[in-house]
Amino acid sequence: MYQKRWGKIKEKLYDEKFDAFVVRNEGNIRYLCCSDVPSFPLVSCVVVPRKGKNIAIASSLEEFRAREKCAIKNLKVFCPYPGIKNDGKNLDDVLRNVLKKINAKKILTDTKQKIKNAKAKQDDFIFNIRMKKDKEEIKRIRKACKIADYGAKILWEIIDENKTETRVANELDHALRQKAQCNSFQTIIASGKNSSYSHHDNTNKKLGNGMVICDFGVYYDGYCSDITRTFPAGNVSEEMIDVYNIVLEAQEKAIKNVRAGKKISGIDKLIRAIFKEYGYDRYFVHSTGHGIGLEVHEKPRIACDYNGKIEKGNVFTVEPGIYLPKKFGVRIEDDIFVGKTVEVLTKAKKKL
Ligand SMILES: [Mn+2]
Repeated sequence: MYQKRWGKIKEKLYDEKFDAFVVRNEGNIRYLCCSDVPSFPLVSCVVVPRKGKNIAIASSLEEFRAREKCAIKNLKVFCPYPGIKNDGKNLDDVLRNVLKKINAKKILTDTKQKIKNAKAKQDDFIFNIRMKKDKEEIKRIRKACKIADYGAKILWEIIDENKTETRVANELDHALRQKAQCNSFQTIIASGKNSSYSHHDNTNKKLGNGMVICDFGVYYDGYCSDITRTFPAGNVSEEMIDVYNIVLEAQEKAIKNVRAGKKISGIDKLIRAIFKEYGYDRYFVHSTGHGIGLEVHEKPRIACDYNGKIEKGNVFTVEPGIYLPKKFGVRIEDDIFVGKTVEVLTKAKKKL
């Protein structure tokens, strides 16, 4: 799995005559040597030279875990503490020595950074190749989505207007964590007026009557899911049901329109056009979605100002929402895989 990824990078270095790729972004590091560990990456930096073995640089904190689990076996360690064998006191020292040893002068980096005695150029190459998922990645994302579906099913059972947001979040997380490595982000349970915010920190307020936006996801073998369902609690108004059905209509029409080769921005534009018909376009205040994979937010961004086409191998969310200030909100989110056909990976029910 990793060999292929390293090969792509080395090929680019050859083609564009660079000496090495210095990788510092956590998602990119995991992509190259430790995809299955979501919480704490094993190493702080990876150096892929044009020729020769890759080098990983870890803190002494992770040394022995990295020696066991990192796919790159050539490991350098930094440590400021006395009595611990190291290759330098800090990451910058070790990186400088590594680059000197392989005589790297022209370097590509995934994050903007200055490197002493070398010319460094930022390049999104690794972020970009991560957009095209391979079979193993799809298998893991599929599993993460299945656990998210299980969470949505549990919510139908545990949502109760007399429970607090934090209690519902805890009950949901308890169920999810039996099956997953961890949450892919902090579970959002936004009830009553709180549902009119597109982001929310859970409170000790009871759900009461109205719509409850539940946004959550998990990591499974290092890969994410991200799902949102909006549930009715207690009594809900006709307006709430109307808005719910508009969001659902837009979301499903947008998903039906996803096809490899089409513009990504078209997905976002279609949803805005539908909301406009109903007079709600002012209240869709975020983009339509984002790629998922090793990280819960990665490329591509599903937005009207994004340049790029839908490609086979893409996995991203489609999550339109309508947020009526001081009243309520509705968001519905699914995870989509563009394979031979377009597949909705999250299958939890959406009909109220
Ligand atoms: Mn999302």
